[in-house]
Amino acid sequence: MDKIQAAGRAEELREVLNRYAYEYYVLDNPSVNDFEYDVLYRELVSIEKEYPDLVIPESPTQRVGDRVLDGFEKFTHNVPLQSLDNVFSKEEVIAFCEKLRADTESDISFVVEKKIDGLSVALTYIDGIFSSGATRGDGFVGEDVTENLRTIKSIPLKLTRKIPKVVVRGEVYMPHKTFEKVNAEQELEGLNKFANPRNAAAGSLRQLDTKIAASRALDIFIFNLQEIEGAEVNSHSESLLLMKELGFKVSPGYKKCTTVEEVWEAISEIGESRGALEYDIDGAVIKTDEFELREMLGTTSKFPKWATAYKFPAEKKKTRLTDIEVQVGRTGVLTPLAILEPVRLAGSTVSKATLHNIDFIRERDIYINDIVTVMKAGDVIPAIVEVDFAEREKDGAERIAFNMPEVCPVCGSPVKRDEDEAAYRCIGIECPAMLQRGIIHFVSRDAMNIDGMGPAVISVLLENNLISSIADIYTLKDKTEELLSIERMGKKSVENMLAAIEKSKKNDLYRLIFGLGIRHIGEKTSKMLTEHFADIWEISRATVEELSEIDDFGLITAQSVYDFFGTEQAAHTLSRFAEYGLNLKSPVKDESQDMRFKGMNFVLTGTLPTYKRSDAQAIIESFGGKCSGSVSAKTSVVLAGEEAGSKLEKAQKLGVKIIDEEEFKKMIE
Ligand code: 0OX
Repeated sequence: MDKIQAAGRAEELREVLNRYAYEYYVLDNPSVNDFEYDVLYRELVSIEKEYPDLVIPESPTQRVGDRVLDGFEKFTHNVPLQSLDNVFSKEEVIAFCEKLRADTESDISFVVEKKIDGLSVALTYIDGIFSSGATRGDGFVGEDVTENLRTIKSIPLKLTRKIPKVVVRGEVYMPHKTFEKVNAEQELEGLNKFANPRNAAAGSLRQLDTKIAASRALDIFIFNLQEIEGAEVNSHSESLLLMKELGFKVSPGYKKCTTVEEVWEAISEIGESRGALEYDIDGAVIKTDEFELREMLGTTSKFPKWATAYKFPAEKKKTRLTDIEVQVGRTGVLTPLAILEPVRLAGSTVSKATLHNIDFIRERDIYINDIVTVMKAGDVIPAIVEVDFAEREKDGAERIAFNMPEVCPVCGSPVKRDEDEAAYRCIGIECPAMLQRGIIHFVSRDAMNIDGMGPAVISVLLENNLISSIADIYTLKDKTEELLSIERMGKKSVENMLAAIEKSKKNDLYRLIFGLGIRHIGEKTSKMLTEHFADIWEISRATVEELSEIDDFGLITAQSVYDFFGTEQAAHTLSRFAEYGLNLKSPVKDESQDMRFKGMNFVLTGTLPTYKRSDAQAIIESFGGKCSGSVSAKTSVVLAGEEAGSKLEKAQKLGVKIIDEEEFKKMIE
């Protein structure tokens, strides 16, 4: 075949193949089978291979996604992509329609359409050829995702007419079936699953590797004509017909209505159809049909006044709660999770629901095997609303009470519950569920202050299995080669990090104790522990009674320290710290130190003539005294400056000794 013949045949093939794709993907009504399509497609591929300059953007071969992009360019929308105001009840829908009728004083009509739960994009066609596509972004500027959009088979690459310029807006979505498949693949590859089809669609459209976007089989519904040159359109319903004619997959099932009753009926129909749809919708959109009236109604700073979205109420369904599992979060909190017989709810299959905590379970009297009502609103995690108590009598299935486990289901450490809290927590320092957060805290500035080990570096170290416990930080120096082989870790940064780790071994002991993240132990209480005990071993052996002797240590704090050091994991971690040479001794008390304020409580108030308050406080503490913020019977001395207010009054009332700066200077001479 010579080039002229090839060009003619290629054109023919493009036309036919684009038509077949339109029949299949837009009309859902194919006229040929896959085999016939494939034969013609392969013929086109081979012609284009022989004559590469015959490849044009609107060729169906250009949908495969064979590019890897560096990033997405910004795209400024010529006509902004507005968002919608919401209404939530029939009354509000009626009020909305009636207000528009009154404001326009005319025979207004409305179009009611589904509100597709995907992500908005604008597609631009120049002379009938798809030229660019961008995400909504903030409505004014989005991202150019043309190459990924090209892989969506229901987006026409060429329109049926050569119009100079057309810009349409639509919603890219992932059908339920595809969503299930994509998530199954994510799981197989050990990747995070997507929470819902919208997130999956958004994640796919933002893939820099267009092949991945292509593999996700996204779809689109078009619902708005943004711009048109070379055709006249006077209403939304006309624009929908025109867009269909041009080859777009227009959002199906819209209705033109002239009365408020019809509007509500159309909304109800959409609501009823919801469960049977293959994609998510989160409401219905009510739009003024006539463009002239839209013009008259105008827009607010945020939304068009001529349209609104009716959001469906949360969907509820009954199902059986077959089991209760316990999850451990990153802070160590144990959360009971209901395992449900799967039900379809608000567009997705629900098989789990959070039960929050044990109080929630007891208050609602939830037992395993109960029939429960599950609710889901849009994105919200499914929740259990109530138990069907009547079912207990009927079905005869045994109801089993749930109790929180006594040990962590992840690491086997003891689980503790604070008296004042509903939450149960794992207290194991080596629990994998808490590892990342634990390390972030351990290396933080106020704790071990290890520079060069920010959250991103920690993630990389975890991902590469270079650390799997806090103590492992001190083994990194033996893993320099592995560290350097990580792409994102430079030689200098590895050296700096290792030096900071080495330096941290000499830290004051309070930093390490604070870094352990023991519940109720902050920086100040860590210091108190090291002032009271000679080393970490003494602390770890202290009884609750001994711990509660420390000033300001209540029973809860003392118990928390006692429990923590009582775990095998804490003992293991401490012995490793000792092995790696970390300082585990409290600072030696200087016997010669002048402790003249020992046992005295000071309160500072007002402005002192020469000292800053912080200086005075440092002096008091260096002499063994304490400073507090409020006057009480325990206060020994109030140091008062100019404009001392209520604290001075209270001290006078309580008969507390009051001194000025001059007297203070004498005391510290
Ligand atoms: C949807 C949808 C979103 C255009 C004019 C105001 C907002 N998610 O299905 N937006 C609009 O309308 C835009 N219509 C829709 N159907």
